[in-house]
Parts: sequence; C-alpha cells; structure tokens
Amino acid sequence: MIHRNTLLALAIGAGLLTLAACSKDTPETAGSTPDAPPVAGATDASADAFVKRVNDEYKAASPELNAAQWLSSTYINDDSQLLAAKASEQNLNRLNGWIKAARQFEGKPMSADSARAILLLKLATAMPPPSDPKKVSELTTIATRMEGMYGAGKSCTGEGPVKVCRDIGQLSEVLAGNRDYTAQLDAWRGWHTISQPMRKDYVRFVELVNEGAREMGFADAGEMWRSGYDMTPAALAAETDRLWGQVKPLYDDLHCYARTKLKAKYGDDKGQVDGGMLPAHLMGNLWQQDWGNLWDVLQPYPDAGSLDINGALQARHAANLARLRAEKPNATPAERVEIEREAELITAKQMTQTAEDFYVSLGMPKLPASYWQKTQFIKPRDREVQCHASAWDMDMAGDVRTKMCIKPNEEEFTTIYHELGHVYYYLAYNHQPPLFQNGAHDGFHEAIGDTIVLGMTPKYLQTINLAKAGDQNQEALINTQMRMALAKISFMPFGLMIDRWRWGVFDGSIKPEQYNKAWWDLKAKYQGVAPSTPRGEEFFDPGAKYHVPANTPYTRYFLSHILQFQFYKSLCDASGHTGPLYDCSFYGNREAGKRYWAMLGKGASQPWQKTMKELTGGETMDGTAVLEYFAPLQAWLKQQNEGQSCGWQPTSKG
Ligand code: X8Z
Ligand code: ZN
Repeated sequence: MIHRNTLLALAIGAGLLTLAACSKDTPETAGSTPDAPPVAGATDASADAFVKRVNDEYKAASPELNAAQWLSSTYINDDSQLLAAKASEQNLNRLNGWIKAARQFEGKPMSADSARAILLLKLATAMPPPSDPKKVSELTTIATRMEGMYGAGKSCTGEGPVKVCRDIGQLSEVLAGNRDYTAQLDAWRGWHTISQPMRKDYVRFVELVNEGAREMGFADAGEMWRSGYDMTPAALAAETDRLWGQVKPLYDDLHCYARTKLKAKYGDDKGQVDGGMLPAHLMGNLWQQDWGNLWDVLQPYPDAGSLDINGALQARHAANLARLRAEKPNATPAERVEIEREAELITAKQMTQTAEDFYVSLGMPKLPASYWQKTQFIKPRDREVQCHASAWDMDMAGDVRTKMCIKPNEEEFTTIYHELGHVYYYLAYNHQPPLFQNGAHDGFHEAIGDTIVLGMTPKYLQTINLAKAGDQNQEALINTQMRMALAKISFMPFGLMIDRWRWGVFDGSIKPEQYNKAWWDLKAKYQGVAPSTPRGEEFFDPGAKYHVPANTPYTRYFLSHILQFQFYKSLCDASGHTGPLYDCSFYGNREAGKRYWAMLGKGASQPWQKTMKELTGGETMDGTAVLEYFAPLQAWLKQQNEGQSCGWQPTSKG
C-alpha cells in the first residue's frame, strides 16, 4: 500500500516489500515461523528458480500481512497492534532468510530479471531488520507502537469531567479556518505534544534499523534508502540538491509574498519570526507543507475566476444531508446522528466516484466492487483509526482499498485523486512478478495521482460542476496558479527537509540530544519557517509528522513534485494540447491514458530511466516543466515583491 506501514513502510506503492506506495509490504512464506526462517536457496537449483520461489512465497504471504496491518490501522487497539507487530516480525524474518539465501547466487549466471529481482529484494523494506530474531521482535513492537501513538494522538486540556481532547482532524481544522493568532498557536502546540513520548522509542528504532542496514552492507539505513534509485546513493543525494536549486527561486518568491500578507494581517512583529521566517502555526497546516488553507489571506484577486471548490463541496454535502433529513422528518436525536454519518459517507463516496471518473475517462478500468465494499471512506466513531490517507494492495490480485477520513474540502478531494493514483498503479502492474510490483521508483508512485490533479483545470472543474463558468482573464489565471502553487510549491522544501533530517539521524551526524534543534535548523534553512515559541529538546517535533513514526521515506514526495510536472507535460503532448502548459487538461483523452497506463504497467521491472524515457522521451528528472507551468505566477510574484527585501536569516529557535 502506499503507505505501507510499518514494516514496509517504505515505499509507497511500490511493490516490493517495501518500497511501494503507501502500502504495505511484505509477504510471508506459508508455514514458516520467525524461529525457523526458510532455509532458502538450499533447494533452489539456480538463481532463476530461487527468484521464482521467492516471488511465489512473497505473493502467498501478502494477504495475511496486509490483513494484520489493515486491522491495526482501521481498528487501533492493543490486540490489533500485537497481531500487526507479529505479522511484521514474521515478515521481516522471512525477508532476512531470503536475502541471506540470495548470497549463494552472487556471481553465478542468472537472467537480467533475476538479477534485478534480487537487487530489489535487498531494498524491499524501509525498516532493515537485524538478523537477531529478538531484535526483530523489538523493532516491530516499537514501530507498531509509534505508529499507533500517532494514530490515536490527541491534545487534551483540563482534568476529570472538564477534560477536553482534540484529535488531528479537529486541530487541523483550527489551523485551516480560524485566523485567531492564539487559537492557532494553541492548536499547533497541542498537536506537538503527542510525539513527546515517542522520542525514546525513536532513538532505539534508529539503532536497530542501522544495525540491520549494516548487516546488509550499507553504511546506515539512510544510505539504504538512497540506494533504491538505479544510481549511487551519492548521486541521488546530489540530484535532489540540483532539482531543489532549479525550483528554489520560485519558492523564495512565494515565501516573500506570503510574508508580506501575513505581516499585513498580524502585524510586523507577529506575522514573521526572527530573521524574516514564517511563523509555523500561521501557515494553515500543522507542518507548513501546504499553504492552500491560507487562501483567504493569500488570494491575489478576491473572487476572480470563482474557484470556490470548498464551498461547492460543502454545498454538495449540505444537499445530501438535507435530502436524508427530509426523508425522516421525525428522527430521534440518535437517528439524527446516524443520518449525519450516512450523509458524510454518501458525500465521501461521491467525491471518490468523481475522482474515479477521471481515470476511467482515460480508458482505465472502473474500480472493482470490492474497493467500494472494503474501503474506509470516513472516520468511524466507535474506535481509533489511522486517518493519514493511504492506498492498499491487499493481495496483489485485485483487492485494492484506500483508507481515509474524508471531509468535504478541496485538500481531501485532491488527496482522493492522489490515492487513486496508487491504486491504479497497483492494478496496472498486477501482471508483473511480485518483486516487480512496485513503482519505477517510489517518487513515480507518488506522482501518478498528482499528475491527474494538475489536470484539474478550471474547465475540468466546471465539467464536474465544482466551479462556475467564470471569466478566464489574467486575474483569474493568477488566482488559479496561486491555488496550485500553494499546494505544490510550498511543499517542495518540506519534501526535502524531512529526509535531510533522517539521513543525518541515521548517519549519526544528528545525535539524539539534538533531534529537535536539528529539525528546526532544517525547517529554517529549507522552508524559512520557524516556531514562535522555543522548542527545546523536551519536545520531539519530527514525531508529529506521520511519516517519521510510520518510517515512510519522504524524498519520494519531493521527487514526485518534480516528476508530476514532467508527466503532465508528456500527457498534454500526447493529447495534442497546444498553448500554454498550465491550460491543459487531458481529461477524457484516451491517447494520454493509453501512454500513462503503459508506463504504470512496467512497474519496477526495469530501471526508472527507461520507463521515464518511454513516456517523456528523457531520462532525467528535471524541474523545467515546473517553471514553465508557473511562469505567469512567477512574473506576477516578482512584481508584487518589488521593493521588499526578500529572503530570510535561518536562525533557529529550536
Ligand atoms: O502521505 C501522503 C499521502 C499518502 S502516500 C496522503 N502525502 C504526503 C503527506 O501527506 O505528507 C501526499 C503528499 C505528501
Ligand atoms: Zn501517496
């Protein structure tokens, strides 16, 4: 699944054990136990026979592992966590057995596919397990506990009967919609209390995965993460620097504009922090990774273009609710609660059908009936669940699902398109051998749905009745571009900094006693964001971001934010689009769909450069398409920023 939780947490989507998209990972071998890992290889006559056996066992094992992880994500309690940790443990022990057995084939003749499969096997989990089974057990227990703590995390005030607790959804709503400085600060600080108890676990977790990575021949777990890109780990790190250098000037322009607006709203002292950095709690999002909720503050031209998607989705939901209420005018209070939930579910399913329709319009299949039966669309009210959106491939044979807590707003709506990108990847590469059922690299998995999101132009939004036909003048264009930039450009430095922190943690250059300081130093350096109140080492702010306790690598999202513009441009070309890039939607275009589906079907069966070439004609990741897309906005931002002294001094308050 795309976020593969714990074990596999690695790769979103990708198939192999780990590296898939947001999904889960690994397989289990029928009949084996943690104490008796299979003596793999002993009976395999050749490397090709070995790979075939691993593929079979991998697939056979996946339903049980995924079932345990699905339960522990959609029904968080001690029992489901125990079972998930055990399934994960068994899975990692099995993986260790395979990796060990693969060594006997080193230097022996084998097909190119088998060589690639063995390479991928070694990178199959983001959580490299030590060979000592006791340590594997400790590792999976810690990993499951940290993820559970995040999922059940709440910020509480008061005691006894006046105790009030708020979960991530409620706290996020404050940042999204309440513009009161103190209310936002309170919500932001509240959420960051949930990770304080994780720090000790995380320190031990790092020790254990580093041990596992070293046993496999990597310098540390970070180097292992950087090894999954068909290039050296050092080259991958340099690539991310190069790509960031391409898009940073645009981020700097957006940063400068946002700061001017925040200062106008909150005053020169409160609208910025220290050397011109943006206050962490005022960006509309707990991690400042998406500034879209600040539309009311940052909108260039009020009302131009009438793109009020939030309003349209809420109106849809209100209509659903009104219809159900009208059917039962004399409902009791308890029945009224049920009616509200039913309306929420109907709205969430409608939003998902609209997203599905985009994919189907490209010629892709409809989602299977089981998807609609087994997906978690909304937050249940009788138990704790992991609300962080994810996409799952339960059995590598069509049981695909998503798990979300959908609300009728624009951010959630586009997240559905994102998750369905993972799901369609799963379906497209289902025919590949299990070890190739993954993204070309993990950034590909993350980019599939987001590419579709770029195709959600004003014209498309009108087609699906979420926007009114407005004047398409220059002001409307700048509004549309700003809406996209607040989601995409604001994200880029965040996409980079998370793993800059983890790479440092894994290689030891960031020590446990500097975890928080190093986090805020990187936030300052890359995002130009700072907390408004000191964040000493009594906090563990990295743990308040899902992917840290869930151990999901994050560089994939940075790469995806570059790749999705390249894919978008290629699909636009395939659809025969002429004119400015930002104006293209390939909605309904079968030729674009055919080319996209062909790429998805390749999975991880060949180096990503080859897969990329087949779609785009090029073999490198490149930020030029990002700049081409946003050219009108960048020119506008430069005008707006004239006379301002832009940039910031990254002094940290960590
Ligand atoms: O985690 C996700 C997806 C699941 S793969 C919802 N994303 C990152 C995040 O939320 O931090 C998508 C964008 C970045
Ligand atoms: Zn994803």
